[in-house]
Amino acid sequence: MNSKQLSFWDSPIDNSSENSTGNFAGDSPKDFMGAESETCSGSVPQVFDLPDTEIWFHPALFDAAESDRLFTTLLQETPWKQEDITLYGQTMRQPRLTAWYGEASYTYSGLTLSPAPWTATLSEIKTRIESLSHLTFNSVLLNLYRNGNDSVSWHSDDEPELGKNPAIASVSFGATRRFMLRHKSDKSLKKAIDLPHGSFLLMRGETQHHWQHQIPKTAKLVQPRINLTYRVVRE
Ligand SMILES: O=C(O)CCC(=O)C(=O)O
Repeated sequence: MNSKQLSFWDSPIDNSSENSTGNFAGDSPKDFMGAESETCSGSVPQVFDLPDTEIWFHPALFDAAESDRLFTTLLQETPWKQEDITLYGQTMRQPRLTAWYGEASYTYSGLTLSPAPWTATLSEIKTRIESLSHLTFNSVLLNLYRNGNDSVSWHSDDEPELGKNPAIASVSFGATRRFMLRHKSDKSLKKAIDLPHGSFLLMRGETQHHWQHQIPKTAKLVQPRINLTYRVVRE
């Protein structure tokens, strides 16, 4: 643990789970399943000591009542859309619904999103994570995973307008879904983190340069989940 981590959280960090489940053999989603995944409970922030990353995780930044309120409000007030994206020359519907808010446009996978103005709900969450992280964000991407068939495939948040070493601040409400990470060059380095209702995950430093992440589909019956990734987009 170093002083930077302590000042980031303004509270003690539990890094007892460091390296406990960090690296897995194999490549398929099932290698991330079951006992191998990181299950984090309680309200103690954690630091994951993975190579080439700076990742902080708070399993319960928002309490149950706040999380229920924010989930319901976001579900109802967001103009959710299923956009088309182009990957490897093929255009397809995104397997989830999205919305984009803030102060700048954002382009990924052939899709350009124009920002809607901040809402009170999104500003409330933004203020909370900014005061915790001592960072500021100017945009947020909202994802709605309607059921286990919705997903986001392997990618890095490394578009040029995010700049070098972007900070990506991710807040989740609703059903717990599994967030998987894999190293781009050392295929033996993988990690799975279950992201519960009210949790907060921050990736920064060289994480996007060296790692990819995904939310895979699941055959389990899962309720909807909303994820918000706050970012800084430079125009
Ligand atoms: O839903 C999540 O936790 C991840 C979302 C994500 O990877 C993204 O918006 O780039």
